[in-house]
Amino acid sequence: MPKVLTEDQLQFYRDNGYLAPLDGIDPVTAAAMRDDLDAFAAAQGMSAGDLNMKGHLCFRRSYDITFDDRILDVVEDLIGPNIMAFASRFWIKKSRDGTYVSWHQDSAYFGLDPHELVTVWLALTDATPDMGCMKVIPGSHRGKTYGHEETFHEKNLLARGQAINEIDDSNFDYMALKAGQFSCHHERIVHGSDANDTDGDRIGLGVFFIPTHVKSTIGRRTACLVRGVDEHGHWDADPEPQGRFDNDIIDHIRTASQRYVDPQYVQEADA
Ligand SMILES: O=C(O)CCC(=O)C(=O)O
Repeated sequence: MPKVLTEDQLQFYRDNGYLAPLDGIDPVTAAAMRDDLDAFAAAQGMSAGDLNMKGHLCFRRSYDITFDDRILDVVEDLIGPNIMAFASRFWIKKSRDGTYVSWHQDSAYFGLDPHELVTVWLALTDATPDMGCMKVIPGSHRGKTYGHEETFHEKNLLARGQAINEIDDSNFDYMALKAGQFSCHHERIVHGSDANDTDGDRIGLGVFFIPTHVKSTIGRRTACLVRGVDEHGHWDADPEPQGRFDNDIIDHIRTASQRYVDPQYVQEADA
């Protein structure tokens, strides 16, 4: 018996590989998270969005969001009751900055087995098609793993600028959200986003959730148990941020980010 999703929503996710929009946090909390990001950028001289993996650990508030029942009840309906937050990323497109995300599959790069990860993309601002909200190719999570070209293009927000070039993208769906809402997408779905062509910023926090039985295929890594029990022990524990910001955690985040792009860890896309 699902906790919050209807049978129709569950069937939609199975068939199409995504769900949107869903109600998440209140706009006041979304605004407070944007303030956290601004204060972090002022203090560190860099954007938390530049941290490819686990950016949410910089902040107590975004760490707490990964335990939020409004989000986890949905995640539980999709992947079961024992849940870990494997990583995260702040996706920040400033007004007209030209950044975009090419078509890609997360499963090709996350180094996980089996592919049961669900990403919760939580909107901290509105995200509309002209702001470059996410778009997905429905049903592609049930198809093949595509080859990815690593472009390292400077405007591509992906760590390696990885891009699927050979794909029929004539049929895609936008996942438009209002600030505080979230979408869910399957690890294998082909997805991307266009540039933000508006006067406002488009900001979201993507949190990558896995059931505890999912293993790392590129050696032992860290994650955080956010609900249920971990009877498998495949993951070491992430550190817990102390206070509004935790500067000490940044080294841990940098190590996780570097490993994500380190060519010595062969991923599915390279194999
Ligand atoms: O924020 C975007 O436009 C892309 C996000 C994304 O690729 C993801 O959450 O997996």
